[in-house]
Amino acid sequence: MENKFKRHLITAALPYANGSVHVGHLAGVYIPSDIYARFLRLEGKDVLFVCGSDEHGVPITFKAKDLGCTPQEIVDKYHAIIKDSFNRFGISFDIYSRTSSKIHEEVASDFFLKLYKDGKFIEKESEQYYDPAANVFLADRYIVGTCPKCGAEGAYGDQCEKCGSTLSPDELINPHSRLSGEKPVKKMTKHWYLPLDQYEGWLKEWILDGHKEWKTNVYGQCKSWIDGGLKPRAVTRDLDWGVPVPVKGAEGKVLYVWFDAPIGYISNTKELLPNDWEKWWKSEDTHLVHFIGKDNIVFHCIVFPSMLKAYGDGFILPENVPANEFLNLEGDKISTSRNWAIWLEEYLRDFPGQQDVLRYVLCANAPETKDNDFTWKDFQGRNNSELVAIYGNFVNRAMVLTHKYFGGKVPAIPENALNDCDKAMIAEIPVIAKALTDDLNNYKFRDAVKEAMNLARLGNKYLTDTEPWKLFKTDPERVAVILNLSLQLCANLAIAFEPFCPFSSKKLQAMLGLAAANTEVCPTSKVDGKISWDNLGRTDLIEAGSLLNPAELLFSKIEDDAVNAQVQRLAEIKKANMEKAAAEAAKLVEPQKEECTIDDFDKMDIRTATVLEAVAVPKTSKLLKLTIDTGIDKRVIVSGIAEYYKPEEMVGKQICILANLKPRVIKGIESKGMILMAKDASGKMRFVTPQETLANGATIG
Ligand code: B3M
Ligand code: ZN
Repeated sequence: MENKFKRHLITAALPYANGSVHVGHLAGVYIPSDIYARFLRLEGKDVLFVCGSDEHGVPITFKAKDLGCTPQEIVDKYHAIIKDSFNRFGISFDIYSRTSSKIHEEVASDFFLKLYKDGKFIEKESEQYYDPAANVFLADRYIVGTCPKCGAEGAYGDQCEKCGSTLSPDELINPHSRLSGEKPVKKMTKHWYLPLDQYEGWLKEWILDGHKEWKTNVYGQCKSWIDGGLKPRAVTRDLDWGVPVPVKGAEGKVLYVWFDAPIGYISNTKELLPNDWEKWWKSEDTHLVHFIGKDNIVFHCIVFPSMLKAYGDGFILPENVPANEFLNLEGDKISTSRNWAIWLEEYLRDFPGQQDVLRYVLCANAPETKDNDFTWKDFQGRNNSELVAIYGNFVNRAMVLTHKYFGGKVPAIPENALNDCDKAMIAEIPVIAKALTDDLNNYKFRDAVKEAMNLARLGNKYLTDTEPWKLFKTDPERVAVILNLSLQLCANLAIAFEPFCPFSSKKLQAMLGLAAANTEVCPTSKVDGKISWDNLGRTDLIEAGSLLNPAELLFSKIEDDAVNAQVQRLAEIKKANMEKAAAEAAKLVEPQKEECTIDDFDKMDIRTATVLEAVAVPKTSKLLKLTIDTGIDKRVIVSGIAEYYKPEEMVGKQICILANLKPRVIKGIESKGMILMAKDASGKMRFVTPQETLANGATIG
């Protein structure tokens, strides 16, 4: 790490306060950021680790509406749950505050006002969707309808959760308001836009030229956003929940949540250090790093830096934004709405005192460069075969044997008693320590935790090679050397694992007499003298003659039943989700019509046909005029499928028609026949076609 920086400001993405924190959030953002903060503190650096609840935004207002309470009640509840669970999990923020605080409202509105007064915004009137019944403008999320791409119901105005397509409300089929169910209408409204296009050149220089060292996924996303051409982005919304827009004529408008939330990093810093916050945010010798998930890259690399650039006044920019990819759970995407998640407070309930196990597993499996998967089997496997069998086992043997042979007193090493095996082991410690340090400095936490575990492997190998339990009777001095060095290695492990597994590191420090046992691991692991990073690699950390505290196991085996209970819980959730989906689908099935006879059916002449031409019928939104080849003749059919198919999509398709339907004149066009369409009760429609192409005119019976 370049030492031009005098202090380190670390931010972690502000979790939305409309739900708890799950393993995806932990693996993506909070464990890596905590590892990094702890590591820098151990290095004796001046660190500020900032986070808080993101309490605005449309999803929170929905949750409040669904639960019949206010948004403030929602965020109060979840802010407390999130803050408590982070603390119990050892995420060592220096402040965990929130964006519904008074100080945040002041900081965010002052920020907006300065950009407004400096003329950095574009003011624009535009048509927005409005709910005539609820009398409110509708954010895209407030509009739902049928997805035009996959036909799924409940697609939002900005995205279809089923197929992932990005949508606009104009594309939705049968759009309606989530508030009143009414069809939204367009209405003029004024908003303020940050002209990101004006910062394109500067962003190119700052990121694409200046930060080629950023992670590939981050750099690549920035490059595609910038190369794709940036557009002005609205920074205000017609909503009643958020930071009010502090200018005349903006009644009923609030700051867009992604404008206000990143300012939360600044307001939280100011809340913690009212007289001192500016040196963290406005000095070139502050090293700023944002920890986020990949869906937040554009806001932390493009939007927020442009806001800071526009504001000026010496605001610094991030040196790095090491965004992680996503974590899946048992092969499926984590989903809050489907409860397909492992919630932090539930983990803390089901695995009391085992925070480090989850921290370790989520770090070892972190989705650092690609999406990754969490399985309970792997969780059990890594605990039992790595934490227990390697790290815990080595420490336990060193401790128990010292108690057994030397009454718990650290034995001295006699003069010139080291042999080649001892020297080789000693020489390896700084090598591993360097690899570990480099990985941490480069945000490679998966590789880093492997190096920490390699230190424990080194210890196990040393004991296995030297077998002190066979020597004590004949050569106690040799055993003294082996156990003294093993205890020095334990002290190194207490340092090396502190960022990853702070709870067991604290326990180990206490066993070795390196630090008081009862000091809190959180909120901020202030570094005891002995446990500082520059001591890593040394083999004189434990004085000969000092007394060890009693040996305790650092980790315990996780049995099958504990894991099977979790797997069972997920199986029940999956079953409930499938039943819910089936029930929703079942709700939509039309009841069967009254019975008919085979004679009734025989009157219908149903044939295959191919569409030769297709055009929209002028002045209608639902009709297509199709020219088809029925194998009997070429004819025209007018069909109400324009909402489901574009004309060009129909040309060349083989369809099924009721050929002998009495001709009708529709919008002045004679229509001879009817296309057979499958339509479910949700309104989704698809034409019927044979499983493979047949000759036109084939009879269907
Ligand atoms: N509240 C979290 C998310 O998008 C979002 C982060 C804000 S950081 C300023 O999941
Ligand atoms: Zn879709």
